[in-house]
Amino acid sequence: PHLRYPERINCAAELLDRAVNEHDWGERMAIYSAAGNFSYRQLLESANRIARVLVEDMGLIPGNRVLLRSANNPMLAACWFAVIKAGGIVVTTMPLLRAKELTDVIVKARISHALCDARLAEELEIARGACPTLTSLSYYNGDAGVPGLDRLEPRMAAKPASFDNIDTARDDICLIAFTSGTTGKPKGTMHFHRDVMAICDCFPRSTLKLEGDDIVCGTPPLAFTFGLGGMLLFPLRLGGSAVLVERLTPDLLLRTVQDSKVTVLFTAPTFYRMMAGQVGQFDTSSLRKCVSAGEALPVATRKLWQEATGICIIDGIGATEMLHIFISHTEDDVRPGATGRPIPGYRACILDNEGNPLPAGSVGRLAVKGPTGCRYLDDPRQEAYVSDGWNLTGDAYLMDADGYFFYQSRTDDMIVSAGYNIGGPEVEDCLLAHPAVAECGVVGVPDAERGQVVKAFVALKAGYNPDAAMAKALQEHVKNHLAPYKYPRLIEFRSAMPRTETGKLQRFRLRD
Ligand code: 3UK
Repeated sequence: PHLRYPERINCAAELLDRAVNEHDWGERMAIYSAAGNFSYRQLLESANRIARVLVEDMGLIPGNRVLLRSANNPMLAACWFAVIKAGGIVVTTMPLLRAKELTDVIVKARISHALCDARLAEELEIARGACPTLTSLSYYNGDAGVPGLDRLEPRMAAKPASFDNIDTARDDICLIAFTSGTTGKPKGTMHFHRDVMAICDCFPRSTLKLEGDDIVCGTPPLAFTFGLGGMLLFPLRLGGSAVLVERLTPDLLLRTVQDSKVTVLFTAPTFYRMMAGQVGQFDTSSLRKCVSAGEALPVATRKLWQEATGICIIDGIGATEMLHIFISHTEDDVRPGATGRPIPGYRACILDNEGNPLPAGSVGRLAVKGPTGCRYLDDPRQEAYVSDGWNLTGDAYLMDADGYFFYQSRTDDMIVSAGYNIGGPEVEDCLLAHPAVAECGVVGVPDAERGQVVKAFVALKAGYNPDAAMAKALQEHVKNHLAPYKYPRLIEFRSAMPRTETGKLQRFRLRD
């Protein structure tokens, strides 16, 4: 892919102004939502007005960090572009964060301004007291009955719809994305204007083959870079549209696909699994492509979805540190059990603990190199993540002789039992193929004799009994399909698995 960008570039202008002024997409629909539909021109003009409010009313100067707090809606999208047009740095946060977590982000990123959905005002107003750097806040989407909030819309209405974009360098930071913190404290990762352009010109073009008539929808929040790319930047780069829906359930996502004629879905493996059972009740004939990321896609889940819809899910591994997906399948190049191969623009290899390359067929640490990469905001873990331009994502992988990459586990989740290395996801994958299993999580628990033993937490589908006979049947099932030493010696039934807001299984909570 062509990833050389001019030295002076502003990614918001590149995506939005260019769409309207050079591609002539002004009258096309950029965003559909319950709060109204925005054409490309309307999105550009809203972003311009907000940029003026930031600069003229709120005193933003280039380099200031701006917190965004919202569920997925068009105003959040307009604010995202506005901050970057004004030369600011966007820090989008998950809607579910509470005051304490918001305070950590605001202090760590030295945030000075905030644009927040009024329905989420409460926790931010609590956090504000503990955040001396945060001096300027404005709220949109009503006032939610909270007295005294500064309101963004009246300010926008008083501004003209044009804005002179701030001239920025391709290597200026425009985005600080926080990791979800499934292990330890969330880390801020800094990304340049050119990084944003690079993700728009890699995966969606070469792998997904997204087009101008595509309508995308999905679950990831725009605060999660999987969602930011898939649900906003990628369609805008190519002239497509996004359907932004707050608080999606499997049922509502399927209904949205039907009603809005969605062609491309972005969500996590569990969501595909939950939707597979209901998909027959909806007309999903508009769907062309489905992308899964966030955690490994079980073979059983891909099969369920393919049987239900005829569509082969595109599985891709991405990371907040890398901004977006770097290894993925294409629809016509699926190797069962593998995540795929590096997408054009990226390279990947497998290293041992000392950092030496391992031959094909051995399990080791995944290292990736490409146009994007990890830059932690003030964090000593930078040295451990990046060495010589190679990013160590913390995943254990195996590469086969043909260059396909097979996910094993997070390196710190690898189960070592009686000398055997066992990846929990492989055992989970196997359990999910059993007809009684709705969800499961497999971890290692301490054992005097074996060091660790494999333990499975299992949520059963309705109509199945969580008893000793079922546990035995599940153990037999694993022994029949995998090397017997991988079978879960312990099984505990649960009604559901602990997950993050982005749909990731929290194995550390199962281990505790
Ligand atoms: C895991 C996967 C196996 C893996 C993300 C797409 O998930 C994203 O970013 P996070 O920072 O987490 C990164 C870690 O999640 N993972 C993600 N996808 C897969 N493991 N197969 C997959 N397909 O451990 C990785 O290191 O939350 C995903 C795009 C942008 C993202 N930020």
